[in-house]
Amino acid sequence: MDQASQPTVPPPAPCGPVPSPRQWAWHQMGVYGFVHFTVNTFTDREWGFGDESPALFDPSAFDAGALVGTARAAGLRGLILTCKHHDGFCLWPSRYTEHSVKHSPWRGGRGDVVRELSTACAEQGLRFGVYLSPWDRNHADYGRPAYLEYYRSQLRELLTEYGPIFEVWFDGARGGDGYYGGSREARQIDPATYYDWQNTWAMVRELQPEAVMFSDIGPDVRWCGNERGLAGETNWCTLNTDAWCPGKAVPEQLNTGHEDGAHWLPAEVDVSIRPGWFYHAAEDERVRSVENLVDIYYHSIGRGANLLLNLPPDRRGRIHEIDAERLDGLRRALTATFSKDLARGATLSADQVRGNDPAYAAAHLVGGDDQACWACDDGVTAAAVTLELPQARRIDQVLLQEAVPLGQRVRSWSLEAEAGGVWSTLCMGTTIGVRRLQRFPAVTAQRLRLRILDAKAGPVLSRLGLFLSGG
Ligand code: FUL
Repeated sequence: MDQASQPTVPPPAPCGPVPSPRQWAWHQMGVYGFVHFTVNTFTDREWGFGDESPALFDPSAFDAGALVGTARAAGLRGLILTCKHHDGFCLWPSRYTEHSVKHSPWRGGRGDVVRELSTACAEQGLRFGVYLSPWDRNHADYGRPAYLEYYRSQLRELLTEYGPIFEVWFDGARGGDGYYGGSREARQIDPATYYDWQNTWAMVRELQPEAVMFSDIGPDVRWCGNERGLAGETNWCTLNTDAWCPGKAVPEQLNTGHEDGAHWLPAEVDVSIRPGWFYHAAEDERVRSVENLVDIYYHSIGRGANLLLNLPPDRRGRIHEIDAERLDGLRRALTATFSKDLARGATLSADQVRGNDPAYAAAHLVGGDDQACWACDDGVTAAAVTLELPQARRIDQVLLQEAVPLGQRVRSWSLEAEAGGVWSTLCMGTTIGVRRLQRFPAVTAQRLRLRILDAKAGPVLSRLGLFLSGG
């Protein structure tokens, strides 16, 4: 901060819940990948029954370095691996079961997918996360207290032997029929009591204090309520969870969050690049198009959520060429659009600046300093910023960011452009939060106005960007 921006007026007090440091670090991750890989890849199923032979797992050309390289080139910041899916087969040689890679022909029974992938991530600067399915259709004790001990022992292995973990992914699927050590029956559990999540969560905090934990309701990251790539058009990072537990929450409410939520619990959008979560050759023609992936980006990242994009390895253990090509197309499209912020160089003025202190001036919205903000006086719930671009520019989307370390505040906003003395609306939106990207029909404009129409407390924004699809 230069001299002029040292505040003389104190910054606003936080409004409602705010992100913890580990959540704030997670928000910076943006897009990362899901890797669904197990015996299902070889049986062509989505949910294994639990009686699959470990001999089935035999990728012909698994190369963790190549897989991570593809993800990295696409701009993904991390990978989360299904270390154990519902079928119970373990991709690492767990001490606590024989149902693992140690009885697979792959690498002569000495392979460890978790080791290879976590190492490749570390080498190439990606963060690594684990998915350990609570539902285990293989284990004889599933449904009984003894299974919890097994589950936690496995989690301990994953959290202590594979380096830093950025996210632990707790799935909400909960019981049903399965192999269960040979009894082949249906076992139901009560999701509110069986898993004793509080103690498992405490264990994760102790072993990997920087990791965030995902489940339908957190404790750090919530589900967005669907697997179609859609965060809520209105998306509050705050949520009330009192009546819920993992596996039992209302998807529509998870999608939008709760404006008056008592916890900071931002949404993660998990979606597959293919119809299924696992690789099926029959779906090679149904890999999402670049256009569809770009839409998903706007409907997840663009609505302030993080995007967890599933890239299932095929039977070689590779990301299929079609998937890799689509990923590359996504990266190109995003780079073309976002490499040039057309709001840079604009002159900004606001009808409201906190205490008239230049430390909170609207110019900070385009200044390139993440720490600096445009802030309003306490109690102000509507305000406007006018931008004068150095020359008329063609634009078709806006990026807005609230300074969420001070809480999420904005309820609604609009963007307008002036032509011949007349202001017209380009787009309107509800929440902003961590990030809002809104597309609109392309216009050429030099004077624009952002109006904050309603907010829970004085608006505090850190960024306003303008872009044109394709650059
Ligand atoms: C779901 C699971 O049942 C799917 O198989 C997949 O792993 C998805 C990410 O979560 O609940």
